Amino acid sequence: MTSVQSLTWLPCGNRVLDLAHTHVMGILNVTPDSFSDGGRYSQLDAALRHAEAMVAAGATLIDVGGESTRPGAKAVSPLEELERVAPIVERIHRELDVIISVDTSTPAVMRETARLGAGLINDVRSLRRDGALDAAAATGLPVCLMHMLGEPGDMQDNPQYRDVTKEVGEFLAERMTQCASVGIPAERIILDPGFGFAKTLQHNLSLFKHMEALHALGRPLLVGVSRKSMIGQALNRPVGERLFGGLALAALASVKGARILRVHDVAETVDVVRMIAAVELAE
Ligand code: 7PJ
Repeated sequence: MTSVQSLTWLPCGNRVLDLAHTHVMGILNVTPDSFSDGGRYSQLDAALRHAEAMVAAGATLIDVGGESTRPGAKAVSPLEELERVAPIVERIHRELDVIISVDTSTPAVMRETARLGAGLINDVRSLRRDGALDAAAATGLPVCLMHMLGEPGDMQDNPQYRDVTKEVGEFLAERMTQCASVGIPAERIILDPGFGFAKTLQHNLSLFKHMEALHALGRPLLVGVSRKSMIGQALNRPVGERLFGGLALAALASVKGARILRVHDVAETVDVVRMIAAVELAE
C-alpha cells in the first residue's frame, strides 16, 4: 500500500531513509541483564558483533537501548544510561553502514548520542520527560513518537479505551503538536502505535487490525511487536517460540503500510519484507 506521503526521503543524521520501502530495524539492547556476564569491554564487543550481524542480514536501522521498559525494571540514572549507550553508538557509527536509532527518553542521552552519530531518537515516552522536547529539537534529528499511557511500571494496570485506535491517534496528534511548538516539524516525525504498552491483548489486536487509520496523521508508521506478549497470549507461546507469530504480524504490518519494523529476528523479517516487495513489484 503506497501513498504520496511515503515517497520521500527522511534525513537521519548523515544518512537518509527511503520511505518508499519497508525497513527492518534490528533491536540492540545494552542493558546489563541482556548479556550473560563479563566486563564492559566484552559487552561492547559482543554488542558490536550483534549489530554487525544484523546489518549483514539486511537491517537498515539499529535501535540501541540502555533502559529496560519491562514492567518492574529498575530505573536507570541518566549517567548510567549514557555509559551503556554512548560507547556502542560511537563504535557503530565508526564501523558500520547503518542508521543508529537510540531508544531513550533521557534528554542528556539524546544530546550526547546525536553528537556521537545517532540518526534517530526513538522515545517510548514521546518526549514527555522534562527537557526531552527541547533536547530532541536541538539535535535536529527525526523522532519516533510512541503511544503509551502512564509509565512502564504501571502501564498494564487495567488499561481502558473506548476506541483504542482513535485514542492512540489523538494522543499521537497531540504529541506532534507539542513537537511543532518546539520546532520539530511533522516532516521529521515517525509514529508508533505502541503495541504492548498500556494495552490488553484485545486492545493490541484491534489496534493492529485498524492501524491503517493512523495513516491519516500523514507520517510513516513504525511497528514493534517482535516476541511480545500479544503473540504469546494469542498463540499460547513462551518468548522463545514467538518467531512465526511475529513474522505473520511483520507481513501484515508491511502490507498495511508500516515503513519500519522493529525486530529481534532481522534475517527472517528481511525475507518477509523482500518477498512482499517482489510480489508488489510484479506486473
Ligand atoms: C518498542 C520500542 C516499540 C518503539 C520497545 C520490547 C519492549 N520502541 N521499544 N516501539 N518496544 N518505537 O521490545 O519488547 O514497540 S522495548
